[in-house]
Amino acid sequence: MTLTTTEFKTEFTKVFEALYASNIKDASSVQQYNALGNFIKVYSSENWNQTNQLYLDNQVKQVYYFSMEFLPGRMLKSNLLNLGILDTVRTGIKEMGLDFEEIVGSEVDPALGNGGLGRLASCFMDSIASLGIPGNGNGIRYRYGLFQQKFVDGYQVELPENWLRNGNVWEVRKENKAVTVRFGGEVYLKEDGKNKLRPIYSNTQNILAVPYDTGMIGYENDVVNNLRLWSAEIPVEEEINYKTVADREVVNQITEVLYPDDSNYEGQLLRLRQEYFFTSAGIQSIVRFFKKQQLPWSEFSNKIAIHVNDTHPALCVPELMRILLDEEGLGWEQAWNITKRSISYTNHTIMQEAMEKWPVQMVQELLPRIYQIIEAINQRHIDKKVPLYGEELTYRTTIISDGYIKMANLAIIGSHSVNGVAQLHTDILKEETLRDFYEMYPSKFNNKTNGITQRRWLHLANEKLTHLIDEKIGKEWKTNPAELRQFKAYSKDKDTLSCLADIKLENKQRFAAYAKEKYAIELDPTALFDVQIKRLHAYKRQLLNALHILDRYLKIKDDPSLELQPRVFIFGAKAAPSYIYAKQIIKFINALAHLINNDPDVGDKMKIVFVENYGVSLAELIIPAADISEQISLAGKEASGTSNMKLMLNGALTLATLDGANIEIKDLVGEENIFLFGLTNEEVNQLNREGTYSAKRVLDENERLNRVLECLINGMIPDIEEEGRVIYDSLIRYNDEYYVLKDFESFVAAQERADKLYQDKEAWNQKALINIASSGPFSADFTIMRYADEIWNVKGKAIKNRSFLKGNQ
Ligand code: GP0
Repeated sequence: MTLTTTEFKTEFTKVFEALYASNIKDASSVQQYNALGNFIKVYSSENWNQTNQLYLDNQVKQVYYFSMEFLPGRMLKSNLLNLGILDTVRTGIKEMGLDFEEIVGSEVDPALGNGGLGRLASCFMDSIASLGIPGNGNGIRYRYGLFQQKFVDGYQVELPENWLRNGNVWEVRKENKAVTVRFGGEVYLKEDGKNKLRPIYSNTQNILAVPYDTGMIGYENDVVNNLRLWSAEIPVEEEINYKTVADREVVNQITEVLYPDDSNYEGQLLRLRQEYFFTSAGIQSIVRFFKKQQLPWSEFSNKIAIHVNDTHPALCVPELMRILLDEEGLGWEQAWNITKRSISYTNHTIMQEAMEKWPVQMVQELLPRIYQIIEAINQRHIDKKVPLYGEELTYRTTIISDGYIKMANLAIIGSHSVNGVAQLHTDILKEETLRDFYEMYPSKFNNKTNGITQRRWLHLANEKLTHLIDEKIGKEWKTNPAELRQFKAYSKDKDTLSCLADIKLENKQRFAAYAKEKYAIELDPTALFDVQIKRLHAYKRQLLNALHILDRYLKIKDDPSLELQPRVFIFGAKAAPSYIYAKQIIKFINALAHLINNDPDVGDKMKIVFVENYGVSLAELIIPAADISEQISLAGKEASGTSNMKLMLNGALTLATLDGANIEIKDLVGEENIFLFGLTNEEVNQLNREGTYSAKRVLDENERLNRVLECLINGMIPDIEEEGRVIYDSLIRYNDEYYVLKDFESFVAAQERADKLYQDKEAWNQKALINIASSGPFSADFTIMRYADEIWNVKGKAIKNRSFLKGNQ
């Protein structure tokens, strides 16, 4: 299919007129965007339909990626890119006298995820489609996304995110595919006359799950896969039972809002309802699809792979068991084999507070039949493993203990594969966090280092850099990102290096223009842009970054004539609304920014921009403008990180601890092309074991650090009396859980090395180029190939370069 500009203009005009019956020039940009979205939907509908048909006709194995969160970002441009009509459409729009970028900007960025985990799911959807792998997403259609963040006097304020206000062009409501999800009531098992026990339910609450489907368009390959998000509704025939507003609320609430907790577990009944709601709906629709093909049950796991993204969808295990046992009449052993062979699980964190567990009583009341099944799974596990591993080990691995149901244990026992998201993370899972399970099931464990889609994070976010790379090494890298390594050949080419520098400067100017318009802050685009963008969490140590800034500030105050490498410090971070300490750090950084940005002694030597409402679209603006990528979590705590990969791909140099995928970045670029600092994981473990760490002592031995910390409590920074004290106490009184003070010295030294290198523009640009050229292995295309090959056992029509499957993991 090729599309000419003229054809586009004609078709687009038709679509617009059919929608709005008016002149396109008078329309608002939202209306223009809506029409363009509709045009794309029509344009790609044949492929969507055909992809479905092809999968059905050939009875291919399909993946279902279950995730509580998807963070797709704006879809207009990425759909145009993947359809191969971005330039045609852009030209056409321009010829019609419309503003393409304004149209693009009027799309809301759906915030249906918290951060890394949700964005990873969306990068994966892009790669799955682009590799031609038969794959589907399964999640929740939240009416309200993650809260919008505003700063009022430097404090985070949360506003509702009504992303559906203007409708959503991409989705298709499929009420014909709705299913019923049952909650509560009582259940007992009854002999069905054929020697089988069947459950009899009474007093249940039945809720209708209605799917909204969105096409996931593959890159120039005619594939359109499906992302299915479920919405909760009252079944029409039960309307009569919902008499009060409060009654109806209970139902609507299920898919009303995304939980704003990131790696922070909140024990809420509603959360459990959400989890069961979308897993049950998803599993029901999978089984329905499977039955349509009239294959024997023994074929189920040859045709279906169910992936559980973190433990949020772990109820897939008992739900699939329930359907196979109760509705399809299979025996336990057969059902259990099918379940285990179909399901696989990714762990995303070792933070204890993020390990989901549900009170037994809650599950019993909300999901009585599911509880019975979990109990049976647990009992069989015990009966089988005690003779093999003894009581002690076995009882440490049970699903039910101390009155709780442990979701990770359920996911591990009920699946055939457990993976971590970077090598170090997987090693920690095997050796520490999940050691008992690793002893029981060594072959289940494997690593799948995260990845990112180069289409959104380079091609779309940094078009100029894309053109430069195309010009130098051709376009092969777009379908085989390993080819990016060819770019290394230009690391000594003066002309290429200066183009690279020009592009970076332009991207920085673009961000500076944003900062000026939005915050009235004047930035010097030739300054070094230092970027830390991720959720606000103590373990990610935004505080360490801020203390370094404070240290620099003191130096300037001591000697205003001091020559310092000018820097712009950029932060983007939301804090979970209930995470008070994280919010106090935000206030602290904002207060510091206010002080420094307005101090005439400082001038252009330093500016701080804390962007509000950080999300995918802002990431696309910030990442191409970054010189330094701050990846400074305490070693062992950040499972992988993914902003580290995006920043590297855009030519930022990483300043990092040896944590998560930073280690793999170091291995790829070499130690001379990254700034490393801080404790290693082993050193952290040793300090923890010894238990002799004293933050106070570090402070006493370091005059400079002492001065910095005093500023938290001596009134120098206005308006942080309370926050300053809390932060000070967290470091000194509560002995600095994340070793911020311990790593301070070495962090500052790394920053000084960075400053020094930045003086030598050519050397810096060379390293930036090497970073770009080394980032190919972090393409989600490769990550997904490995999932496809080693976990899901599915084939894609465009899996090239098989050497990458096993390589460097
Ligand atoms: C991990 F447990 N992550 C969680 C969670 O609840 N939310 C979340 O976003 C993140 C990790 O922190 C990560 O290291 C990782 O790369 C990402 O999941 C995807 O695996 C942050 O980037």
